[in-house]
Amino acid sequence: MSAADSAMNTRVVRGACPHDCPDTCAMLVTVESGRAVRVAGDPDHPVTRGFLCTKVNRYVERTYHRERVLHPMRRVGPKGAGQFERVSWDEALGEIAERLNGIRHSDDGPQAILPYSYAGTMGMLQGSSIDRRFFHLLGASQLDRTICSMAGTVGMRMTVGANVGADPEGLPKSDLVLLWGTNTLTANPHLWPFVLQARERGATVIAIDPIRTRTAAQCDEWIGIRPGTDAALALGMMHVLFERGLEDADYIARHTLGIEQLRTRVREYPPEHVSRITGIPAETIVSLGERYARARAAFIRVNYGLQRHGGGGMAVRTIACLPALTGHWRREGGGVQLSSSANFPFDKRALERPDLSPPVRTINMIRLGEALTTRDAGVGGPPVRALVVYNSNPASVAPDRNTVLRGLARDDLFTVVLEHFQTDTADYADYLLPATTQLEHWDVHLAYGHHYVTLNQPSIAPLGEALPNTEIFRRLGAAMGLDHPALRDDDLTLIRQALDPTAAKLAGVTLEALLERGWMRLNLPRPYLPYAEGGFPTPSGKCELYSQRMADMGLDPLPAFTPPYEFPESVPALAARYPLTLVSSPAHQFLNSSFVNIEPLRRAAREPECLLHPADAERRGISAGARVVVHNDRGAFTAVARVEDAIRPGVVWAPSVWWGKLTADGANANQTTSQRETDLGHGPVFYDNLVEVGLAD
Ligand SMILES: Nc1nc2c(c(=O)[nH]1)N[C@H]1C(S)=C(S)[C@@H](COP(=O)(O)OP(=O)(O)OC[C@H]3O[C@@H](n4cnc5c(=O)[nH]c(N)nc54)[C@H](O)[C@@H]3O)O[C@H]1N2
Ligand SMILES: Nc1nc2c(c(=O)[nH]1)N[C@H]1C(S)=C(S)[C@@H](COP(=O)(O)OP(=O)(O)OC[C@H]3O[C@@H](n4cnc5c(=O)[nH]c(N)nc54)[C@H](O)[C@@H]3O)O[C@H]1N2
Ligand code: SF4
Ligand SMILES: [Mo]
Repeated sequence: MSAADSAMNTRVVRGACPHDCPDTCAMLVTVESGRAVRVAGDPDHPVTRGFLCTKVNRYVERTYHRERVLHPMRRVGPKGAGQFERVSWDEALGEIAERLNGIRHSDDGPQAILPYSYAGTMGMLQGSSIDRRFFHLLGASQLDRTICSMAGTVGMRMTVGANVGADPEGLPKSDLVLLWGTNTLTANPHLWPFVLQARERGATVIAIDPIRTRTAAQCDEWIGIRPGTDAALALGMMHVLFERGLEDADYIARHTLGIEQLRTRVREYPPEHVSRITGIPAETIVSLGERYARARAAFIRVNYGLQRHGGGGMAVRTIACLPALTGHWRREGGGVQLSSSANFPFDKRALERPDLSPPVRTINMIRLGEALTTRDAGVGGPPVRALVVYNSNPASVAPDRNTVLRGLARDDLFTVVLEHFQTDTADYADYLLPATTQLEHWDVHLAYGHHYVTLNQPSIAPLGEALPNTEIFRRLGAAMGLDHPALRDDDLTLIRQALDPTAAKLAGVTLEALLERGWMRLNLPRPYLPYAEGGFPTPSGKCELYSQRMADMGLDPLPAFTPPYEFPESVPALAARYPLTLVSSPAHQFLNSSFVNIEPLRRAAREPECLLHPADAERRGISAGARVVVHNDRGAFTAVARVEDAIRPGVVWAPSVWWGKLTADGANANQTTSQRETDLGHGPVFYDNLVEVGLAD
């Protein structure tokens, strides 16, 4: 440390990026005289490699933002107007406790209270610990947290037994990389250096995406598939490899179940037929199938984009069959990766204490609109009379936004929001409570794109009167008279509880070791080849090409193309009115709806945009820069047209997720999305969405 540094009292604190992103970067926070001045990626971390993304580079600015909520606030204006007065913590907690206890002891009972949270922070403590214990002790309704990944997660489970796949650190050894339904440079940027390493060694990199994203533009090839048709493409690839006898007969015989049934099924998917479904030329399907089969170790990075369709679970399940047919699981750099999170044996039962809850109903978070606007919350039982929101901004991100806002606007709904900022959701709060950011609290993190545990140490004191989520729920529990020892564990105790000492993969990963090193790899062999010798954690122990569990659920037990709900061929009358499929995947500058209020990032995103293919634009008399309305029977939002051939005809792209209140018309893409659920996992169908685009008046 230089003399100048010590005069400024400079120190560097190790942290973790808290955001919902596969990369979970190891952050180094520089603090001068108690104030954070810089965040940087840890250069020693094998995945972070010394850089953070364009968004989180602004984390200091976000933390000290003049609009941070720093004190408890009580609503003074009409619902949704966002007018508040400052109150003390004692007043806020006392009144919230009284209202919630009133509902709890009413005829409707505690199930009329609904928690609503997602991954605003992915930390084990601030994301899912004391909060869950609090709601369990209360006997509140439970929330099914499906909004992102459940279709694909269940799809992976059906085929390989768990959402466990290839190690991204093996990717450089791959000779064919398929970036399938993922915008890597935006959504998973720390995978990109591994992709480049593979390419330097001669690998071909192919993006399969309806949009020529910034990632697809950097790949060797872009395959512009029709949305929601990926299972058909995978079946077409299987057709090619079976027809040419390119399968790994030994791996199939030893480690798979149902090959003969699959062969029969695959005969229904010759390349010409698959071409009609997917909109991909038959030659491309043949060439992709051949290259996949002939590759030594093909790495498929399938991500969550392609499972946001009615058949999303089946799509992931089908793709997950591929590496077993070719034996790519045997080799480093081969296989499929959707997520790595299931490898982290954190003790969630100890953290969340589900044993404290009586039997209660469960409400699917993607059906919030329905839950708030029906007498029985859409599932039976009492109406939802109180909503407690934290780590989420449903008024922006939940589907069918018009219905969600109608629900939030109910005068008889009591809403509490724990937040950093006055989001779209916070505008509807009766009480808005100030939460700490990652620089101000403790946490411990898993990752869903690599295998390192990361500790987050607070680097600065909480700003204003902000408190960690854990502490807010401890105090609220006490105010409500929930006197239980599970609500008294402090944050360091919670970290120790999360790090299950009996879990082999966590051996040696203790709080003390993490305090010293910041992050540690799980105890996994190197190279980590989960299914090289089979050992699939399915009921049969095999890779289940045929799934009895799916048959038991009344679903097709074999891989199949399951059309999206709003597939033009299946719904011709609807498609006549709404012929375009809207994909509203993440904008590069935002993280879901986080960072939309950070001015330099919002300026870089410009304003809500809608990308159209020139043929679609011309047919509608739309030129670049025109203001357009994107609409269907569920709702409408306006955007500025971009016209480029970087998208397949019939598809439009609205980079998301904007805060309604920061757009010209108060609307965003979720005005048009539906509350329907995927085939597996009850997930959302954000990109299974027919719309029309017209000039705004
Ligand atoms: N900058 C940034 N990074 C993020 C996020 C963010 O909002 N911003 N969000 C984070 C979160 S929560 C998640 S879940 C991940 C999501 O990141 P990804 O898993 O990469 O998923 P999406 O960004 O939803 O979609 C990725 C791509 O899928 C394409 N796609 C849509 N439908 C289909 C289809 O049917 N088939 C195929 N093949 N492709 C399709 C879209 O055009 C898009 O380019 O990213 C995380 N990282
Ligand atoms: N149209 C469309 N809609 C989508 C998507 C899409 O691609 N298109 N993506 C979907 C996906 S994949 C996801 S995962 C969801 C994500 O939806 P959400 O999980 O709701 O994510 P964010 O919009 O980032 O909102 C998180 C909020 O948590 C707050 N927060 C962060 N840390 C803390 C904390 O420590 N304490 C408290 N109390 N609050 C905190 C942030 O300030 C932020 O406002 O959105 C979904 N919605
Ligand atoms: S890339 Fe992902 S994990 Fe890394 S800093 Fe950005 S949001 Fe956080
Ligand atoms: Mo997500």
